[in-house]
Amino acid sequence: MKAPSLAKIEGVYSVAPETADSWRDAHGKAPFVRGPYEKMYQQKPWTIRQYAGFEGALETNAFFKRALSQGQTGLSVAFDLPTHLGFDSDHDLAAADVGRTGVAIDSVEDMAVLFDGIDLGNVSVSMTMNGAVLPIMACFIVAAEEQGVAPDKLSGTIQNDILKEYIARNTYIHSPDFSMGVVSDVVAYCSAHMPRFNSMSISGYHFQEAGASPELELALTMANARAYLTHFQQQGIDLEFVAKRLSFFFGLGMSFYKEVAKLRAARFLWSELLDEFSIRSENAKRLKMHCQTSGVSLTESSPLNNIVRTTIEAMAGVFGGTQSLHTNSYDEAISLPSDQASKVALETQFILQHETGIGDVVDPWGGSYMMESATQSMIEYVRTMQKNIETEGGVLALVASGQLTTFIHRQALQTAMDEEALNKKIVGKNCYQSPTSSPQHQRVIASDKTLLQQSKKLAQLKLKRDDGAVKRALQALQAAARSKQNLMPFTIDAIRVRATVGECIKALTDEASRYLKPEYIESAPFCTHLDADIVKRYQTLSSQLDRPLRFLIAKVGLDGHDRGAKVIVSLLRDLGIEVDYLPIFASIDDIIQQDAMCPYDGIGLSILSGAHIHFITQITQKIRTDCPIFVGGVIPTSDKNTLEKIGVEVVFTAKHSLNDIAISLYDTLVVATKI
Ligand code: 2CP
Repeated sequence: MKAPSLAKIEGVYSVAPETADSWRDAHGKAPFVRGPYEKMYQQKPWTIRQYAGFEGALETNAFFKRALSQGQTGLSVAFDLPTHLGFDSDHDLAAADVGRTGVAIDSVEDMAVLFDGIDLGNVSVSMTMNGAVLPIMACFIVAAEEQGVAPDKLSGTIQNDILKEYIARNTYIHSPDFSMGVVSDVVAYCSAHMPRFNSMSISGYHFQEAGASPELELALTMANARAYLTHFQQQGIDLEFVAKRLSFFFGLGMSFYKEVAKLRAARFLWSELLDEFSIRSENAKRLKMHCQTSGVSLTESSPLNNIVRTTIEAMAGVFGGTQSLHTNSYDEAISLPSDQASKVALETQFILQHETGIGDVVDPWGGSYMMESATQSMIEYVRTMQKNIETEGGVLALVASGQLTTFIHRQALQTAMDEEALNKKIVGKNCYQSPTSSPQHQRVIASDKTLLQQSKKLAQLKLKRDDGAVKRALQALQAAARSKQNLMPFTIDAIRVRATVGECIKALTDEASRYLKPEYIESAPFCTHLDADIVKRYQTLSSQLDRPLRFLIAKVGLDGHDRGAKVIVSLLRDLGIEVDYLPIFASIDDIIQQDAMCPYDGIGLSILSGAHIHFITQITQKIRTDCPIFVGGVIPTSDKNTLEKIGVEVVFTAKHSLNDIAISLYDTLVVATKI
């Protein structure tokens, strides 16, 4: 399948703006290009909703309370990877990742601590949860109930967008088929019992982070939205009612005009889509969105420059009319946000809201020929992509075959090549470089301590609870899955009697097993962008060995961010190296076994979760001593030396160009192969 190109002549969008007059339309009226509300921020500023979570519920609760007292207006929970994948903290596969990239929630007891002292009837809570959405929603509902807040009083959003997990984010548990049933169970339950709660956040953010352009991000998001509506309709769900509580989530990258146009076009397309489904409610047609500034646009070098990037991206979100906004912290290319960087990110939004007057004008770009034309170009791109997707069998077929993932991967490869060839300039990364100045404070996650605490709490929970009641509730949940009933009430019953998140998911995976999606990695002509000399040296090394070089690339642990790993696979293949790529969620033992079958010339591990020391310690203890190990990912400078002492040959981070990587690998391989 081919992507259409966004019509553009010398930087000016060339599609005649059919909607050129749309700037005369009233704000807050269908098709909502100019904003979902008449007075927009004049009536209510956007919600400042910073995504956060780390270590245990107690630590995150303290962070939330601080943020609220500082003026943040909504909460957004980041869960750790074991919780996303439905493993309790004491599960073998969870050990490295507990509390690292989010808070560890094993049961309703943790959820109660997470919101202790926070009135759930008053503060709206967003939860980024997809794979383990059933037990996490159930924990939230039961914790609120025990706080005295009934479900109908709860406001907030559950992400509950599984399609983009298969396409880009990778925290899915079951097959797409089973998971679509879970999505609609949550949507149906929320619409019946939680009228103030947004039952989905249909997300494009992760597509852009994985490599998609803003227009591809929008096209895939709208294609998924259509697939969900079709699915709900087939399930007999009343679209007129549920569509009011389907919200959206977009990324904000550095293509300023395109980002503003994307958000305007999104509202038009949603309104048009609901017309197609004969939905009459104006409120449902009003697309409401959360936006987050881009993580991949942040550089490791000169990190304070990231404050500028984030501010510009946030402004695109505000000009585009977002309802809710997260601004990234300047140190996120290096580590999880420190307190200092989180504070700057939060205060960036305060400055925008209180000092600039940026929200005083509704849709300030409306009527600009360029912006109306760009908006129309986006709309046409999405319509053409939708036709192409349908011709190829529709979203569900393309998700199952992995083709949409490949589509994004191709754009990621092109971006990597453009940066290497300086067609795309990134200050401090491929031009205007200066010596890296690390941020002074980096957040250190006490993962081992959190693991111990969580394991202790789980043991105590299991001692206190009524095991018989838990067993019966889990059996009922499993039976409901077998008989295809709505699983939400059964999960709530199980969580109420203190079944754990992991136990609920285990009951379900016994019925609908864990799933691993197919992976395809495209080739790309990287060598044309590298120094000719280095390409030649690889060829010579291979001829001297009289065999191709062999490499293994793997992601270890539960981290599914695979954009970088896949770019490296394509790069090495283009250099003539035979590369095996292990499916995501590999364990160190999987890698050792793979190497034992036919030893590699080098092994590269990609780790973005912060668990690098844990995994590298394990692999260097178990692997043969003459195997060079390379690591890539989000690695704080202070950990680089530790990793090298443990035995890693080279640590690669976002600051390395592909040419740097090719040269460093070559130098190590020459020594390792004893040529
Ligand atoms: C708002 N309201 C207004 C106006 N503005 N009424 C009249 N005029 C206005 N100008 C009303 C709304 O209709 C609503 O009323 C209420 O005020 C709250 O406003 P809202 O716009 O709904 O704001 P919100 O409560 O903050 O909700 C925003 C979203 C919601 C976008 C609808 O879905 C949301 O907060 N999403 C956040 C998702 C998120 O945080 N995701 C985390 C991503 P009613 O209540 O009567 O309707 S991080 C993920 C990471 C990166 C990951 O995924 O890995």
